[in-house]
Amino acid sequence: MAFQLPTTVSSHHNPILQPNECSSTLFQTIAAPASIVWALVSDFENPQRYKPFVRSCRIIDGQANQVGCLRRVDVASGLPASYSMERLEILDHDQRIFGFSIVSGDHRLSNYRSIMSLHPNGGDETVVVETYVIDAAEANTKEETCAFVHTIVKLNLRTLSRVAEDLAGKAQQQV
Ligand code: A8S
Repeated sequence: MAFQLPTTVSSHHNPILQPNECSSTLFQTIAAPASIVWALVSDFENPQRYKPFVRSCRIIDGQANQVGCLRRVDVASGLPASYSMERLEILDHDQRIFGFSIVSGDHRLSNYRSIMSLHPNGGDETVVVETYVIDAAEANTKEETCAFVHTIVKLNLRTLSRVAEDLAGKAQQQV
């Protein structure tokens, strides 16, 4: 069955782009209830639960998991960067919408932001929609930057799916 994005979130996934920005929207279907997926996605303090490149994370400003708080994310060695500072922008528990932005770090990702929304799809299935936008100003690296980001986001969503499905399986065994 084709997934229809609810109109209540469509503006989040259709950003108005500047000429120097690139953006993409990814969809991931997960065989786990939205409550389980949301618990992972909304835990701003612990992205390592489903982001395979994240080594550790800590809140460095503001109150954990409150909009406006800042986290420092340290990533695995071998990547072109070692850390990233990220701000929690949107945390809507009712509509299950999560947004963050990258504010600094030793990487070349400039003005990165991402919004995820979760949609129960019947039968304990969840559709996750993630839209990112990034400033890829330097013409010669634009394609490369966008492809790099796309690969990471895709992998994060696949891992999210695996982790949530594992948790859902475990939750069922306990009943
Ligand atoms: C996310 C998305 C991205 C994270 C990138 C694009 C990053 O954490 C990694 C490598 C980098 O070079 C940049 O949702 C940065 O986390 C894995 C450290 C920001």
